[in-house]
Amino acid sequence: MKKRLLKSSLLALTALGLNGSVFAEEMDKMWGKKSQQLIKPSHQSLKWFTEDKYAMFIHWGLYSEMGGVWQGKTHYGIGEWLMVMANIPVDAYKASASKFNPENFDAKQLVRLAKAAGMKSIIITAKHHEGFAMFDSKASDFTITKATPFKRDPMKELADACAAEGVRFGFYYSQNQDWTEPYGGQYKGERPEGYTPKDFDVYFKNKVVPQVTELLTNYGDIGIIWFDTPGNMDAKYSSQLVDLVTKLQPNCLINSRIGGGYGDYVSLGDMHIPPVRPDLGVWETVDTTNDSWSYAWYDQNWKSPKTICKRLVQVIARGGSYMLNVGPKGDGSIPEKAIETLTASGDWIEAHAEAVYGTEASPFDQGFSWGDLTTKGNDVYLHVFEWPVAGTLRLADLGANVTSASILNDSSNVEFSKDGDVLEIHLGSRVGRDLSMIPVVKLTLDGPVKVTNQAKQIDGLTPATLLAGVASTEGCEVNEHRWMEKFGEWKHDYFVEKWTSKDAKATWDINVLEAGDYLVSLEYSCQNDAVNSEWVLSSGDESITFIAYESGYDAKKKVQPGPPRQRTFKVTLGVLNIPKTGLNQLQITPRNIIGEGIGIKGISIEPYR
Ligand code: H79
Repeated sequence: MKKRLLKSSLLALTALGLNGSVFAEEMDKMWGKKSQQLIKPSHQSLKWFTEDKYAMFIHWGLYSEMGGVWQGKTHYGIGEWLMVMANIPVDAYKASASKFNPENFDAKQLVRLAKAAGMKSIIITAKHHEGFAMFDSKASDFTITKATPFKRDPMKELADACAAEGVRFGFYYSQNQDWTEPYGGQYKGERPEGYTPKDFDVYFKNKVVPQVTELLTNYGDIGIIWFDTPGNMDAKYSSQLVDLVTKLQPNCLINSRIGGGYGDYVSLGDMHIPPVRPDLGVWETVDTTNDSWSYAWYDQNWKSPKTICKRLVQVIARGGSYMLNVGPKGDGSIPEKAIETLTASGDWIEAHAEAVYGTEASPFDQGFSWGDLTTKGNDVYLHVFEWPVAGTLRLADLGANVTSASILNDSSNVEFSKDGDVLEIHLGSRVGRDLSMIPVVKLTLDGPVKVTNQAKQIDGLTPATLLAGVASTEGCEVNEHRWMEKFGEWKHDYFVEKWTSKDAKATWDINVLEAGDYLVSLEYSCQNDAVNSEWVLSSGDESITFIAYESGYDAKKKVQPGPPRQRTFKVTLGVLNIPKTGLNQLQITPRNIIGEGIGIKGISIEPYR
């Protein structure tokens, strides 16, 4: 199947603190997404980066002490954006440093937690958009050593603890936005008289260059310097930073959010786990243990240990690396739930290390409803998130023969059989008992795995979802939508939308392992103006006709914060008979054109019994 390039839509987004409206395109610029195509992975340190897979991200700064509250009022959002969300004056924000005294900060404990979690490196905010240096900097007075009663340099303590424990260490550094620096990007005070945008140069020379120099000189070996939100920063600054980093620490990696098309690897949009393997060379997903990056008192949406492991596997199965964030509190301690979930997920990783570290991506561009794959040499690891109730797992077209199958870290063999190209793995009565939260089946093949058929497998046992992102389209488009669900946490989905004529169609290739009846459901968004539009879903000679109802999504309605939430509606359409096994197609076409039609997120096909 021809893989589609996933492009961004021009969804309007209302940006708090960004003076009115910016667009999703602006978000791309902010996160440096437009630069991704230019990256050629050649840096020698990408070897460890691609083998390690898993890193700890830490957001910690003055905002951690505030925890989402300013002057008694809670402002819901990503905590490190409190200054913007609560509209805190620069002087008041700077003065808050006198209350920052993180006496419970324990670098060793943090490093041990990262290790227990199975993370191989730590990347911490040395300076976030607030402009406050969490390290001893001579280039500014707004630092943890000069402006707080704490006086210690926690970055030094962490660097030393990492070195002692064999954990790689790196810094997050906000190179463009600096809300408290008069010539910095997005300064929140009144610019000095005579200011012109060119004065960014002053900020860059007097703060960014000296501070990045300090970070890459005084803290030992730095594995990664992680830049963020290049926005409209001139590419010449990105280029200068590359030269500086290369000169000071040639082994240090730089992420793509340095801007200007530079960087050694790609950071996807915040919290984005791509459903389809992206064609971006070396890349990572950054994510967080709850919803906010920095500590916020109200944020209790902790990912469970299983969810953490599942997200890690979904990222590495698509060929990426995963960096998961924790937000320590203002007193330096780590929220109890983060410790619990990271430790429990770390136990799973330790027990399944062979299927995680140093693995290759799944040979399939997408995951399966039951789980996902990683590989190493002639071994294939099936990470089973949900074991099929029937006790049997079906998988086709691995391109080589299975010589043995076992449960990883349990050393018990698993029965398997083969019917043509279809492999069946039988777990029988052990399903749901005696097994780890994500059992991993290790298959050893008689040769390297080689998947040539990327069509979605319809296995007759488990539901399969046909995603918008892999549809072939004519007269309609596949677009990415991004929005924030509650506060701060970005959601990403792809939709087939903007239908232009009755001849338009979206087509999915399916590989049917068992012929028969399937129950088809559709998940879609439908604005008011497309209500009652008529549609046909078909495969071969069989078809189902349906009409669309509104899904509650209204793109014209502004919501705060961020772009409009993309509401969807899931409906069961009916029973579709698929009479022959092997390669088939499934298609959706409009019967009439009302508005721009519906936005199709996915089609679910499950065995009908
Ligand atoms: O460091 C974390 C975020 O603070 C940073 N990137 C991750 C790793 C980041 N910078 N900018 N953004 C993320 C996107 C900003 C989104 C915003 Fe909003 C939407 C800013 C204004 C509207 C959310 C809502 C934050 C403030 C209001």
